[in-house]
Amino acid sequence: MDMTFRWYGDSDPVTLDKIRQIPGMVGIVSAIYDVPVGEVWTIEKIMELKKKVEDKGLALEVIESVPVHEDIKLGLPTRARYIENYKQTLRNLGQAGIKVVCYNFMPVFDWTRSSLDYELKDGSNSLIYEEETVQKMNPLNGDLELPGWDTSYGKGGLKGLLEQYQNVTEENLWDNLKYFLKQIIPVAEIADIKMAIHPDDPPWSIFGLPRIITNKENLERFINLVDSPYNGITLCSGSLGVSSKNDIPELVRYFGAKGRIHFAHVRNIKITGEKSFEEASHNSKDGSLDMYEIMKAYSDINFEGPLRPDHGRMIWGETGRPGYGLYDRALGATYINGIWEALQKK
Ligand code: DNO
Ligand code: MN
Repeated sequence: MDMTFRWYGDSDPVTLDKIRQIPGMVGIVSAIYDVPVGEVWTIEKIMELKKKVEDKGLALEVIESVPVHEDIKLGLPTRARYIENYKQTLRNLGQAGIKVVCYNFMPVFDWTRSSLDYELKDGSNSLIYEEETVQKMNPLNGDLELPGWDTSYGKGGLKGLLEQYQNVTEENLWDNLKYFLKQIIPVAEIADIKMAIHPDDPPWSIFGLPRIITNKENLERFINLVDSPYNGITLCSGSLGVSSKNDIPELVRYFGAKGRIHFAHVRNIKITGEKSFEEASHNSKDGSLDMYEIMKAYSDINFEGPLRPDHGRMIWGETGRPGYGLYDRALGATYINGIWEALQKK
């Protein structure tokens, strides 16, 4: 396992200088943020990012994410150009030596929460999701925008975009995903890049939009859309784990045995009701997931890929990008490293 950390580039207050001081940190997960969605990432830009990371003694291990343009998810004729661009971006990333690319196939909205700064009992602030509140939210009001999103559409046009999805069923989304994979996986194979889809977060439909990467059955269907070792998943414990039907250690073992877990997101959540949850510290006792059992499963499958702590709470007065501060994620990394060391010595 390679411990990695997400970095949002030069504008991120959590700098590479800070990240490199986290014990056991070896890799960076990042992306290029100043290229419009759907356009090609040039080799120059990729090499520039890689150099910045390597100059600090870290490795650029994962690209998270190369966003998938909405026209691809919608299956519009204009997808052809965006798919060609995606392929070229993959070729360029491969040339730069990148081995893993994370992406998601969630229509319009990336991970979604009802509050970004809910105060937990210990005075820390966390991201929470309450189904009732989300149902009352109007996405068109602009009260739905998370600073940690991998946005897949340009500015404006949200209303039109939501309208375009009105007749898109789950089956349509499956078809559009299959069409996309059939084109990009052969390119990923040649470029030697493992593609790792991030599950939908939360793993159920929101605002009437279809969501399909939600459970074991659908993950199984996903990996069989194109049966290649390059067509794999980012196993995110916090995204899948908010549904008590998803047994995370079991998923790790099952998809790990098939060699399809290319990237691991490890974080804890506390289920607070039917379709409601709080993001907890990584510590097992603070949430609903057993971190020891999750890490044991990774150890048992001899997981050698990149892994990162996922979201953290805001603690010790830190402000900034909700979910992506320094302190709580660094504590998460250290905690996971501790469990891992103990497991390796057994
Ligand atoms: C959610 C997080 C997200 C994730 C994107 C991937 O669990 O890991 O920020 O990075 O949804 O596209
Ligand atoms: Mn995640």
